[in-house]
Amino acid sequence: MNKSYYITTPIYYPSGKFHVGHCYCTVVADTIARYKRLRGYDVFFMTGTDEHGQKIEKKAKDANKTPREYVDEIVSDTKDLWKALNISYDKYIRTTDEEHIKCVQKIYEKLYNSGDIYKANYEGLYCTPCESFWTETQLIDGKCPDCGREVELVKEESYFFKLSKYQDRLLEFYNENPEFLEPLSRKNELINNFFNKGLEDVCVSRTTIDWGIKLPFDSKHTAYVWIDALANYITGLGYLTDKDERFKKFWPADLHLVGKEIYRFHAMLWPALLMALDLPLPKKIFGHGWLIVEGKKISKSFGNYKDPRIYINATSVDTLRYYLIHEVVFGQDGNFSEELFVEKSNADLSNDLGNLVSRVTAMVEKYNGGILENCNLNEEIDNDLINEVNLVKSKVEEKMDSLKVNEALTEIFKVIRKANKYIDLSMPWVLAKENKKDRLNTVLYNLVETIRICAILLKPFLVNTPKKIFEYIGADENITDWESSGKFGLLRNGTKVTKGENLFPRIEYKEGIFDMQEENIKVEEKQEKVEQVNEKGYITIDELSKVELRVGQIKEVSRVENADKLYKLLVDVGEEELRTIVTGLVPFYKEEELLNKQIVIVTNLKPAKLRGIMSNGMLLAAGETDVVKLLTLDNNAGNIENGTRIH
Ligand code: ME8
Repeated sequence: MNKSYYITTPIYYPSGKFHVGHCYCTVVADTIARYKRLRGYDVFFMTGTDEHGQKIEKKAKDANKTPREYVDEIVSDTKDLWKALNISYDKYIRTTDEEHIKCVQKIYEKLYNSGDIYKANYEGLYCTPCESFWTETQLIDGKCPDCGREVELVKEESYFFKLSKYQDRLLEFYNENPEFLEPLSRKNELINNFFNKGLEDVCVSRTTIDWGIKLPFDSKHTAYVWIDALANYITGLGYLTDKDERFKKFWPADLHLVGKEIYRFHAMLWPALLMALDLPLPKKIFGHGWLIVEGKKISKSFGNYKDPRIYINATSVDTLRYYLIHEVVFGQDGNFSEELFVEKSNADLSNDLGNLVSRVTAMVEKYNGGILENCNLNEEIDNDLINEVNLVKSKVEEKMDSLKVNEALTEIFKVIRKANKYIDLSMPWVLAKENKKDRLNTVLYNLVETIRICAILLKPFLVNTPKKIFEYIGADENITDWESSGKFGLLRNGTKVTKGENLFPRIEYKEGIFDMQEENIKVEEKQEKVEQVNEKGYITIDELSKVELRVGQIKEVSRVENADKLYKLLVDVGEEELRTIVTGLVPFYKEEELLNKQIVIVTNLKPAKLRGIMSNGMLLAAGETDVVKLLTLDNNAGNIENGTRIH
């Protein structure tokens, strides 16, 4: 049986449009998930949205919407953004999901019954944007130590979780499991800032906030958003339900990936809650850094960002993924600048990778009619390249296994650069001129093999590029799986190579190059379908609304010549002219049975020619072979006009 691997991103607040900072964590998690799948793990990758609490309640009110309406819109847009980035999540959890709500209530009940939650009066300070409680001494200059904004005094009856009770057990766990908290610097900071002063119990309910999960033992109270949110990691697996196969299979999580400002919730509160629930702790919590623009964290509240789809549409999904993974040292802060984004795209993707692929495929086409032919006339420079290519798989694995995600990508690009250098040293154009055909073919073979291996290793990072490369170099799936990247020489003699388009056209940087309208920013048609998104095949309301369904009435029926099963119908869908629709209903309906029926028509389906007749629309029917029944309107409820839209 495959080993399992459970990885999560934080669940994001849908309190505004998402930015490249959110993309960063999600793309890195996606890269790790893809890598693990390629290594044969059975992966469960979960992301989602954290939809309750004061912040969302306020935002919705300001927007004159109900909280539900407000979050639904943002969630739909967020899913579109993840689609644009080809995020291969297995589940998208929303804390407003019924199953999540029920499970959080059960968790509270359990903690209350075991005495880990008790009632008291809370008087203290609260930062709404961070949804965090603070004590006077924790403030910096009287403001929230995390975001620097004003805090408010909160005085209310609350339930508390006995975090203090778990202080020693937590420290013991940290000591016994040195890999639990990473990077080490954040762990040390946490111990200094919180443990040395002694942990205090945490307020876990509010009475002044309506938009939240009601506590089962006291419905005046709603759950504190952080408990509600952290619980997603287990509620999303079916914990405490009778459908808990995933929980059994995937818990404890292998990796919770979180930003540095929410590290403490994950490193202290979450493990203490799990201890109180008597559950095993996750294997690793990794706190990554922030994306910074002009010295400031990119953030919804500063508004210092553009919609990430602007960058994708102007370049490609792989260009943005490359930048995010490569330019940020995993664990540290990294800069996001449009100029650097263009510079990296030109230098690394166009010049190094794109050029290598287009030069090599063009040379195979030009010098050997597009046919690969290894003549095994290797020299020292060839062995030098091949040795490095032979090592790159294990280097990438070592980096990925120790979560040095950016360094893994660097290893692949080192080989790409080496291959470019090898072209300069071996000078295929001189070999061609001197008619050294066998030596020339050997060089070209070595280059194409290097490209194949690099493209396999790029699969976790870049989502479209490897597939394109495999097409150009004629590498089929037998030699493009992960294991094949460890074997030089798998491409057969006689393989057809085709000169490919430049994978990453150069971009000219100018001020304002990405200042485009944010309307119509949704995923472009050209974007490939997200692979492996396995959310029971759900579609969004936006996707559904693309299908135009209308009431149509059949006005004329005739048989299509020389076609046993086809009728040609003329249907009134409320337009000036009747629509022609060709349909295979002959075995199921007589002509007179169809006449005048009001039925359901898909009116915006692209017209298609059937037996020479242009069919413009499709009617809806149930059944496929033995019995087929048309979807008709219930006329008992009164008449409805032809052309009426069906929702
Ligand atoms: O904290 N660079 O949600 P959130 C990198 N709902 N990462 C960034 C970033 C930036 N500029 N800005 C934000 C929450 N992030 C909670 C989480 S989990 C049980 C609940 C990251 O939308 C940030 O570090 O405010 C955090 O990890 C994530 O986005 C969600 O932030």
